[in-house]
Amino acid sequence: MEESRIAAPIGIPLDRFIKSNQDRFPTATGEFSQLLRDIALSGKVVNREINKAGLMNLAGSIGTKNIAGDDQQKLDVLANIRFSRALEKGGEVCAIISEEEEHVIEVNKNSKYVVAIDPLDGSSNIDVNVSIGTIFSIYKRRSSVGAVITREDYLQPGNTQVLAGYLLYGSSTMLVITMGYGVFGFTYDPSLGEYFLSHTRMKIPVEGRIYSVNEGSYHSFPDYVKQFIEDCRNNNCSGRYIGSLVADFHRNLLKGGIYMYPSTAKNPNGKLRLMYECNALAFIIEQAGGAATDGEKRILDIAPTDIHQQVPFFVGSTSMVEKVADFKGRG
Ligand code: AHM
Ligand code: MG
Repeated sequence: MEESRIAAPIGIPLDRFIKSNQDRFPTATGEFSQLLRDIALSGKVVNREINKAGLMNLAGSIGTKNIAGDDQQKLDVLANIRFSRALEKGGEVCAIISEEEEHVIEVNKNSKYVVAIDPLDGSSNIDVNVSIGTIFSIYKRRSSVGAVITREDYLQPGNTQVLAGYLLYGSSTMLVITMGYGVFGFTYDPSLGEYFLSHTRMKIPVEGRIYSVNEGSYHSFPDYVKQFIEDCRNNNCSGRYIGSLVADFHRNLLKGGIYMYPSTAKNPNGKLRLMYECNALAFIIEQAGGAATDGEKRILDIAPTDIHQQVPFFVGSTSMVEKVADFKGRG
């Protein structure tokens, strides 16, 4: 279906957007719409908790680590509970995979959707009042409804996503989604408790002037990444790195630029997770006219082998992502 056939006037509430477009999506059903509503509602709850974190003793670590070895923050755990509970109770999901859970959560075998989620990304920024986010992907299961959940259901490549999105808890809270027909951004109005369409058919500039990378690890980057960074410096690009993927990604989406998390000595496969972070953002960026690779291969075509798999990640303006691959090819 054509992107232009989506009804998306600025100011329309999320619920109305979902309702008025439900019949236009070949994949959309009442269940699918309800699933998106459940995620949006959990986002409101998490948003409220983030805003109160400093007052309610919700900041800080709880002293445990997730499967990747990251310290779990109180809000990481809380956000994981909020989203998984809503998805479990909602009944539209047969399985959930979460960055904060070691194993697949099997939910309702009579449902047809699988959700992959990073409930709170950039959580090391919670205590310092810097923007953080939630990233999610929705897939259709491959096995029949009612059957036992299989690896093929939750280990799908990103190119089979039916919806991807993120919530950005920033100076305002936003929900940005794609269903494969363009990218739409909704801003949350806390006084009305509703998301309104504020950014319609979002497009990233093809030529970007911002590069976002943790330059503290420069010495352990592969040569092609160092060469690309040199090139950015020589061309007077701006270096901008918040250390919250969603926030860095969102800024670059609006302004044009590239976010990079290459392999490093500490993280030979990069740090970011294919299933919870990279696939969703890759789907969104491609829909916005940009690109996402692991340095050469398209992220969306990578066949996952493990739910917690990590991958080097280069995402943003097409010209910049292609230049990275070009330097790699020369190497
Ligand atoms: P998280 O999911 O545990 O929060 O880790 C992902 C975060 C990204 O938001 C951010 O871009 C990156 O880790 C920052 O890592 P580093 O501190 O190594 O630059
Ligand atoms: Mg994360």
